Amino acid sequence: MRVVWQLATGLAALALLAALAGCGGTKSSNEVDMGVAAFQQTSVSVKAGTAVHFVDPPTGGTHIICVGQGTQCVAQTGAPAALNDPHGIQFVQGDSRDIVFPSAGTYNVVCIIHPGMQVTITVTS
Ligand SMILES: [Cu+2]
Repeated sequence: MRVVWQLATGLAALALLAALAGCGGTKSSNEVDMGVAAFQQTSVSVKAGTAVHFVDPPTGGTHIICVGQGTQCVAQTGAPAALNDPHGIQFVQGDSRDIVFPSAGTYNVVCIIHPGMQVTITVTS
């Protein structure tokens, strides 16, 4: 009986962990969240070839993001094509998008609507 009980509690603990990991209880380290006028992270690090998950939650705002400086899109060699678009990518509340960073480097992602809205993506090989 004791073994069965331990097995049952063990499975329950595993199920709880899986639920926490999968359902937003904890944010994954490759996630960038947008508030009304600011990224909620200042820096994120990922391996080359993996995606950064950009999330504009229902409580967020309208954003146009790209690789750049200040409120200017400035294309950078090695950056994702989507973020090198001179017009940027628009997000509205509730949008999310996975953007793969193919090449090692350091990329400043800015919002051209909101001065100072910036996150540094460090991509390691
Ligand atoms: Cu913005």
